[in-house]
Amino acid sequence: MDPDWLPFHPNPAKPAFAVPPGAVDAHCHVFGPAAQFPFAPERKYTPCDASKDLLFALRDHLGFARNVIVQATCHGADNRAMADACRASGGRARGVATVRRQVTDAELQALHEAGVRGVRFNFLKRLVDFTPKDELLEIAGRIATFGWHVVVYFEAQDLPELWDFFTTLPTTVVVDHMGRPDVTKPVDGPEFGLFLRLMREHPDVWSKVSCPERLSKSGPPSYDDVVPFAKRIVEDFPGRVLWGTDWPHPNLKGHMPDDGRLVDFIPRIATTAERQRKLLVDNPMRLYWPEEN
Ligand code: 0GY
Repeated sequence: MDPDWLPFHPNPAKPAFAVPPGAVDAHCHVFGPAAQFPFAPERKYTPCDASKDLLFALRDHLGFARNVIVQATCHGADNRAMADACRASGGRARGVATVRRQVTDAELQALHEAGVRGVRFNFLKRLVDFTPKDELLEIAGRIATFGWHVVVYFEAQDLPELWDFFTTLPTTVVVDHMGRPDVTKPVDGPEFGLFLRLMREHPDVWSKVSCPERLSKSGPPSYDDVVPFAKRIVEDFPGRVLWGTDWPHPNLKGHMPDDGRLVDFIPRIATTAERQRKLLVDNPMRLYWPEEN
């Protein structure tokens, strides 16, 4: 086996938790197949193939209605696999792309027509090479005219340095995986407090309460140490949270989660039917399918 990747779970459980009708898995990926959509030469890891057909089968198995497919770094700024999946979904998938400064308006328009509604800026040094902030701001200004938003991925210790950049962006800003808190630190401590302050003071900032399997130190199957962090965000900002499986869990070391059990994490962090409906249906629909609202 290629030592670079763990394969995704071959037969995830049927979740005990029934997601509400119309639920959106708002953070997942497609990879390749590499023979059709090669991985980017500048990638920092090589995943396994994870096709759109398998993603759509998982969507149905878990009870979701729609997907938001996020461009991952292993495909660089070549959005073909993601856009192909969006186009093939019959309107049931939207996309988040990665673009460079050189992207043309015609290319942005084609991505929009495929279903793209956002771009992702990734600040994890282990995943990407550095891009100057003026280039990112220029991209943000251009995609804002399409009505898109910016998805950001960073680690908690980098938030102080990134704060001014995030709060300058002219769009809604969606934070991946709660800004990757160190869950061994207190939920009421200064580090997570800074992230809560970002959301409190900036109503355009949203958060995905996803990826307990990446953040947990206590580990599977229950990821108990992540619950207080995600639950706090859902309770404080019920109208600005999203949830996703992160299938096929790229670049994950150690263990591969059972996606059915990940769905069972949801009622532990969104503890009422109303919070669950906002998290899984109302919020993602407002951001990705506003024309249906
Ligand atoms: C995720 C998490 C990771 C990878 C990527 O774009 C990516 O390659 O996002 C990670 O390694 O933490 O959201 O899929």
